[in-house]
Parts: sequence; C-alpha cells; structure tokens
Amino acid sequence: MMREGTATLIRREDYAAPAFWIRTVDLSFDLDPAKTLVTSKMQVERNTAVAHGPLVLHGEELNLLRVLINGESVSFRQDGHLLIIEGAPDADFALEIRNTCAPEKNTALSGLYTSGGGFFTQCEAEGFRRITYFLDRPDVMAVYTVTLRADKKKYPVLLSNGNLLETGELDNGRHFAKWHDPFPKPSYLFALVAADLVAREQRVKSRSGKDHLLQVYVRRGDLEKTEHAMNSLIASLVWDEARFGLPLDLERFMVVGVSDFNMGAMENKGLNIFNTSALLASPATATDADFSRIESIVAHEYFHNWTGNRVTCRDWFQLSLKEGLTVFRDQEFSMDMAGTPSARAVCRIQDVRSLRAMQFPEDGGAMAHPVRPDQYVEINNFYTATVYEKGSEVVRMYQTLVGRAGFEAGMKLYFERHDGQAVTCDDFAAAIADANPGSALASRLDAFKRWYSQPGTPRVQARGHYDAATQTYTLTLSQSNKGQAPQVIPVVTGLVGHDGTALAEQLLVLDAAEQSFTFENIAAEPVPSLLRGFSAPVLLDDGLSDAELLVLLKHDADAFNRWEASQRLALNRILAAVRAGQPLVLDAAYVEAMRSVLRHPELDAAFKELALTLPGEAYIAEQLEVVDPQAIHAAVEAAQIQLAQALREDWIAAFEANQIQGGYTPDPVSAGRRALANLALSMLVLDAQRSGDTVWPGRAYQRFKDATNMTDRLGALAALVNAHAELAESALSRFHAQFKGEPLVIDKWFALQARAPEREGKSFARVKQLAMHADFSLKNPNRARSLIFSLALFNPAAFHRADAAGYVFWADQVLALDGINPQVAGRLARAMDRWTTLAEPYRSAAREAIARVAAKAELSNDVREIIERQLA
Ligand code: 0A1
Ligand code: ZN
Repeated sequence: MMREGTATLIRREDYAAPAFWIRTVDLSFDLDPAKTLVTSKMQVERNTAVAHGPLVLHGEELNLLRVLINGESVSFRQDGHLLIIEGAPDADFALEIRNTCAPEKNTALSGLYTSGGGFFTQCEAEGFRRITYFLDRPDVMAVYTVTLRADKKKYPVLLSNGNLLETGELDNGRHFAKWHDPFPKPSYLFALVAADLVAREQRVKSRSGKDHLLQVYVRRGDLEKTEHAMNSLIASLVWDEARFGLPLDLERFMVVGVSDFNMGAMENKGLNIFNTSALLASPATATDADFSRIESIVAHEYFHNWTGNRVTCRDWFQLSLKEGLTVFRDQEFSMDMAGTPSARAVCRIQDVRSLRAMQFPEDGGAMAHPVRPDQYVEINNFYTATVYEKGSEVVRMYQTLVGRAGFEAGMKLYFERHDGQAVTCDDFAAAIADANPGSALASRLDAFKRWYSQPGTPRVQARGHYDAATQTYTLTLSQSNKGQAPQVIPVVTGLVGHDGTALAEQLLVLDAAEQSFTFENIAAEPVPSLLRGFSAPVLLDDGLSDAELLVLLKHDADAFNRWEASQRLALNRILAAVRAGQPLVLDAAYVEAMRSVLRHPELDAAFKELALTLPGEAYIAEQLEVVDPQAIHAAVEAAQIQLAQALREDWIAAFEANQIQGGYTPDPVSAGRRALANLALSMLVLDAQRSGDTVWPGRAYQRFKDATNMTDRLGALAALVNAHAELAESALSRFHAQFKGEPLVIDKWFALQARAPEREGKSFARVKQLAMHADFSLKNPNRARSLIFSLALFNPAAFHRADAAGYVFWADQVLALDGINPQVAGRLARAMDRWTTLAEPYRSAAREAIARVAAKAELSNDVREIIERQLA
C-alpha cells in the first residue's frame, strides 16, 4: 500500500512511450500461500523511437532475489516501487528476475492472493507489479508462457491464459501445468488460478466451423448454479458473431468463480475470473435481478475479448475506450436477448435509471471527471460510472448519429486498423467517423469529442411554439454545462397529437448553444416527445405541463418517454413538496393516471412496475440546489403511503393477476410479472401498517415461507422488512437459518436490512448491530458492501442523521477498511462525494467526518485521493 508522501499525480498529457518493449515472458510459479516463488524470463528490446534511458520496472510488496541480464548479474537500484537498471544493453537481451510474494497476506485482493484455500489473481489495473517486476503498463504487450507448480491435493486445478501445453507430476505430492497464450497482451490481462474446483463443460462450434471448449470452474457444491452462466456465455458467443462478426479466437475459454473479489468480474485473456455474485445462480438462491446481472456480466467479460483484449488501451486514461464500448455492447446484447420492443424498453429504462442514480451525482460531485480523465493519483478510483456508463452513452450516441449499419461499419474499420494494438479514444472516434463520411458525426467530429474531455451533465432546455396560421411547430433547444463549449447532442424528437396521433419523428442534432428546428404541416398544436430512448446523457427541461405529460404517458409511441412521463409527474410533486417544506399530498389527477397504468389491459407488468416505482432519492437530490435527505425521504414515503392507500383495490388485483404457476424461468415476461406482484405486495403490507389490517402482512409471511424461488421469497421478506411489520423479525431469522450455508444469500439478508427505509432511526441502529454479527466481516468485499455500502451509499435517510452518527460510523469503517483493502475503502469513501450540497446540520457534520479521515497519517492513495478531492 502506498503511504502518504508517495502519491504522484499522473497526467494524460505526460504520456510517453516506454523505453523498452517486453516481447515474451516465461513465468514460473512455485505456489505457496506464505511465500510464492516467481521466476520471470523476458525477452526485452529497446524502443528505438525513444532516446536512451534506463530500464525502469514496477514492483510492489515484493521480495527481490535476483536480476540477471543475458545470464549475468547486473547492478540495479530500487527506488520506492521502482527497480532501475541503468546498464541495460541497446541490443535485444534476456532479462531474468526472481522474487517472492506473500499471497495469504494480500488482503487488498490485487495481485496474487488466496481465497477459500485457493490461489487467484487480479491484475487490472496495476496488480501485476504485486506479482513480479515488470513494465506494468497496457502499451507493453507480450506473449506469455506460464508454468504453475503446486501441491496436487490442495490445488488439483492449475489454470492460466491460453492453451494447455503440458501437465505432470513432481516430487513431494506436487504437480505442474504449463500454459501458453499465443496473443500478445498487456500484463493486466494475465491470470492464474490454482484451487480445488470443478467445471461445467460445453463444446461449441463457431460459425466458421471451429470447435471450442467452454468451461465454468467453481467450488464443488456450486456446480448446479453454473447453468445460467454457461447459457449466457454461449448466447454471448453467438451474438458477437452475428451482430459484429467477431468470433472466439481461442480453442478454450474458461470462467472461474471466486468469493473474494473487488469488482464484478475480470476479462483476463481466455480465463475470465468472476466474483461468485456475478456468476452463480439457482432459482432457490438468486433473484431475477441476479439472473439478469449475471447474463450481462458474463457477456461483458466475453465481449472484452475483442474490445479490450484484441484491441487494448494505450494508457489508463483511455479506459473508457474498452469499458464504455463494452458496456454498450453488453447493453445491446441484453436488449436483443430480451426480445420484444417492450422488453427492450424495460432494459433501456433500467440502464438509464442506474445512470441517473450513480453517474449524474458523480458528474456533479467531488469526483467529477471527463469520460477520458486528464489526471489521477490512483487509477483504481477511476473505474467509475462516468467511464463505464456515461462512456457507454457516448458510444450509443455514435450509433445514433451514424445509424446501426454505419456503426457496424465503423467497428469493422476499427478492428481492421487496430487489431493487436494498444490505442486511444481518438483512434476509435476516427474509425467510426472515417467509415461514415458525410454523416452527422463526421462533419462535427471535433465538437463531438468534447464528450470525452468535458465533465458535467449538460442541461438542455426545450421550448416549443406552434403557429396555427403557417401550421408550423418550432422547437428551440439550448444547452449549457458550466460555461463549457457546446456539445453535440442527438435529440431524437417525436411530435404527438393531443389525441395520441404520432405526427413526426426526427433526429435533431443540437451542436450550438441555442438552435431552432421547424416542423412543417403540423395541423394542430402537438406535444413534443424529446430525447426519445434517452438519446443523450443530459438533464432535460422541456417545460411540459402536467396535461402534456399525461398525453405522453398515455400515448407516446416511445415506451421510454411514456415511462419518463410517469417519473416526471412524480418528480414534480416530490420536488414541489420538498422545496415548499410542506408535507406531500398527492392530487387526484396523478393518482388516477397511476391507476390507469396499473389497470391498463395491454401494458406489460414490467413496464407497470417501473412506472409505478417512484424516482430514486439520489436522483431527486440531483435536482435540488440544497439537499435535505430527510425531507426527500419524507416526501417519497408520503407518496408511497398515499399510492398504497388510494390504489389498494388495484394493488390487490395486480397481485392476484400476476401469480405464476409452474416452474421458475428468468425470462423478461415472468420476471416482470414477479416484479409487479412484489411491488403490489409491498404496497399492501405498507398500507396494512397504516390501516391496522393483519391480512396482508400474514399473506406476505405465508408467501415468504412457501415461495419456490428467491425472487418471490425475497420480495415477500422485503415487503415485511420495508414496512417495519411485526412479522419481519421472525421472517428474518427464519431466512438466516434457512440459508446459513449460502454466503451470497446471507449477503442479501444483510443488504435488505441495511437498505430498509428509515423509520425513527431503526434501520441505522440495526446496521450498527449487524456490524457486530458473527457472520459479518470487512475482509470479504461482498459482505462489506452488503452492509456498510448499503447504508452509506444506498440508504440516504438512514445515513444522513441530524446527530451525525452515520458519518462517524462511515469514518470508522473507511479507516478500518483502508487497512485491509484500499480499493474497496476508496469506494466507501465516495459516500461523501456530494457533501457540499447538503443542508445544515448535515453539511458541517459531514465536513468534520471527512476531516477526521483526512487527518489519519497512514492513508492509502486510494482513500486519500477521494478525501482530498472532497475537501478541495
Ligand atoms: N475490467 C473489469 C473490471 C475490473 C476493473 C478493475 C479491477 O480491479 C481494479 C477488477 C475488475 C470489467 O470491466 O469487467
Ligand atoms: Zn469491462
């Protein structure tokens, strides 16, 4: 871990090519949890394009044993985390390094570490330097041969990237395996696994007729939970060939699950490593949301094989080149898998909801940065919603501007030009534009690229004017983003008649501060449906009245904007109450609109559930200049209670109508029905708390006990817990007893309690109590997230307390976690990103808590960078 004083700011503009290339690496590992011996033999070449200079290798937390050049020992010096060899020859040479590392002490889970008695690696972004000394930067690409030696009983499975060359027995009960990856790759894509695992296997033939072996490795008892991941993998393979013509380039493709992992998963070449939470699913232990998340993460990692691995990033500032593009690809895949237009819209709505909940606050807060950041202290802090999700929106805008076929042509050119290279976001932009000369993109490419360089969420204002005499409708669009230059904003616009007639749809490209667009032959004043499908990641002020929003809610041909109208109607009411400091009272017009959605004979259950779910508290906070989390929560809760009461009969009908007979399948239609039934049940239990009715809590409890799948079981449990119903306690203990052998389910048990809507401080008190529970540990990232992150990042009303106890707890947990796993601690630190917008007394108390963390002398770079940005 880097300590205070060693932090350096890395700047994008300082990029320089490396002085040396490493062409091949022959790595051998003598695996031992306490002390693993690593021998690395490299073929090194001076980069003749760069002036003479020493060979400077990265290394962290290593014990160096020897350094040889062409078989001879050589003088070197060590400076912090650098190994410097002044006398490296000009001619190509062989470099041999021997060192040890201590996997079982590696609680940071970066580099080589142990988990559940096995060895695993995580090398992105800069973990390889914690395994051996290397030019640990993505533009140095080498061909790897890897030999693993380990005790055969404890570690029967030995895996690394590429193809298996050889296996055999050694003395003392040890064995070995030798792997070779023919594709040159950066060190961050290296991986090894040595553990006692079993695999689900499937052979598949690609379009070209090539055979491939797919394997999903997990711990012994988990094999039955790998079917969904395997199916998702096969579907991903088929999709990438069909949609982008991109085949699997390896004979063998392996996926491994591990329960201690910092992120969701990792795209190591041919050996993807997954957090078990992103891999394992059975109907009894995983919810519909888990099934869909697994499908998209399996696809995401698989798609990286081309977008990330075959073409990689020149430097870490280009991270969105692979991440934004790969998120876009996994989102497109999920939509195609969902099938029907309305199921596609549901996917899009969910993606936008999470963009607004996570990325919008980030872009307005202490960690705001462009999609292609200009500087960082710790790159691990930049695996963000901006780089991933906003990056994906930027890729989507390319597609909107050049069309789907144009985008596919652009991708083709990108691979023709750059296969096997480490490149930049500019290279990607050039490929898409060059493949589409004369497009709306090509003529504005420089301005479009401001999406990479300017942080912040642009605000777009739209005002329409109808001229009955000329039968024209003129739309004036303007944009602003904190004084920065205008961005290129594709605004897909429809005009809808008050009777619901679709009058027009057009792609408007806003590329100036203000522009007007005129529609001809419009017979009567229309309602504009702007930014259809959320065609750009902006905040829109369209000035629409309630009456106009109701027209869109009822008639818009664009399902996304129908949903958006439902959210705007709710948002307007919540904001008005919060701004006025008055209790929220829902009006009949809104309630009736929601009733007609709920009763609608044709709308899908999934859509109804999304339309009837109120906007998230974080997104509401984004609309306000001064944020009082308690006032927001009170307004949302009041809206919920009133909707629960006013629509009681309709909730009952929706609940009854969406019971599914027969076995569980995670398809979008069934999942949508379960989601609506669960929402209805929550509403009915909530209303029962008000009315004193005991029937619905009883029914929820019964359903909780009888459920045949986790979605229904957890839904019923959530209905009881979220309403603070009396039966919640016995349901919670029953649930814990039933699933005590299933860590991923116990995570849900913690998370559900930590996310329960706050009532009289009960949720917060419960979190503090659960932090002492025998099953709780900060060492396992999933467990830490399930409790502490759930409170600090996802339960604003429980966290932001007038007595500051939430902030004190946060500071304690950040400091404790920083001593274990800086990367995860850095993520928790981000709970305070938006503290400057808080109302008093929260604001002062928050500053004090942040200052307390800052005052700690020994902080990781990860946490220090976040904290310093918060205090800047
Ligand atoms: N590249 C992976 C995510 C990942 C990133 C960083 C990690 O450690 C710092 C681990 C995984 C992905 O996008 O799936
Ligand atoms: Zn990724």
